[in-house]
Amino acid sequence: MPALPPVVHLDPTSLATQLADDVRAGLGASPKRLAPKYLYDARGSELFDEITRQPEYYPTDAERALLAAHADEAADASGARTLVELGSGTSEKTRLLLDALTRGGTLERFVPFDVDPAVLADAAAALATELPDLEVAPVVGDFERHLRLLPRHPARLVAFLGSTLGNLEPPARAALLADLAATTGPGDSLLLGVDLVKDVDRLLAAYDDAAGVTAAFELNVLTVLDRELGGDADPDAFTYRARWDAERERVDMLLVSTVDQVVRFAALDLEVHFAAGEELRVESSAKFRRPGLEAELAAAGLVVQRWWTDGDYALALAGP
Ligand code: AVJ
Repeated sequence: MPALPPVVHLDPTSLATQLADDVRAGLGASPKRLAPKYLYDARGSELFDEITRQPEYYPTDAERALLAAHADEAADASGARTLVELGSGTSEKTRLLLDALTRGGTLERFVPFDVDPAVLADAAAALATELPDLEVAPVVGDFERHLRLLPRHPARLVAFLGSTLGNLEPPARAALLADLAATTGPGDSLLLGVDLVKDVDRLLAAYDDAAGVTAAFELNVLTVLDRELGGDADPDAFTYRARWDAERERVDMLLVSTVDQVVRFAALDLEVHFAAGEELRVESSAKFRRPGLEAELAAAGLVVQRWWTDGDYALALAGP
């Protein structure tokens, strides 16, 4: 059957307003920071895809291998009739879960949930053609704001993969897990993919690959700001640096101003001063340990039922 028309919780004007507010607040703060969601324009999504193919970037392959090995167990344990995937993108990894749930004989419906309507429409149409018996019911939304609006079908498995959870600061993570718990009833479950704390050199290599793809990906956010806010930021006047924050156990991704400069955003009537060497943090990627993640989930009322790992990366199946 053809994919259902998307349920839309997010309109483009609200995203633009949010960007304006975030730039005022984040570039006005000290140290300067910006939320990572703005990295993913069309070019950013392309570059991210390229990152996942860099030899240093192990999480994508690690997660795919764990899913290939354990999707059947996850499907059996969940008995899911509806699979929801948050931040689904084009995700080919979803196929491993869909196939396992199809083999398990329980699956009726797939709900891909993403901020990008175009990516969502393509993915939904492709899946609806490949799996004609599946109801594909896409939802356009921001997982930081619209989780409580997810359709309430029985026996849902909500997948949140790619260690995207690690992109959120701890308070935002707690809020997201609470929203997830609120939408997770008895018979529902949650499948989380998380990257684990490991050797710092490997972590830094993964976030500063030799080919410079990660650097290009992070610097591209300046092009996004210039386009969306009439800015005159020059990407050549910044360099990229990845740094391990040992206390918070996260990789910080920083743009470093190479000169003393003023960047203007005409649409905001805003001037932002950067001292030479000043940093703008455009992304952080938190790394997890099992006890810490279990504690965060427990605080939201969720319990880890299964834990699959290769030592570098983990899949956690959790429920209320
Ligand atoms: C998509 C957030 C999981 O943190 O590993 C990869 C994003 N940024 N390289 C990550 C990312 C730079 C990625 N997540």
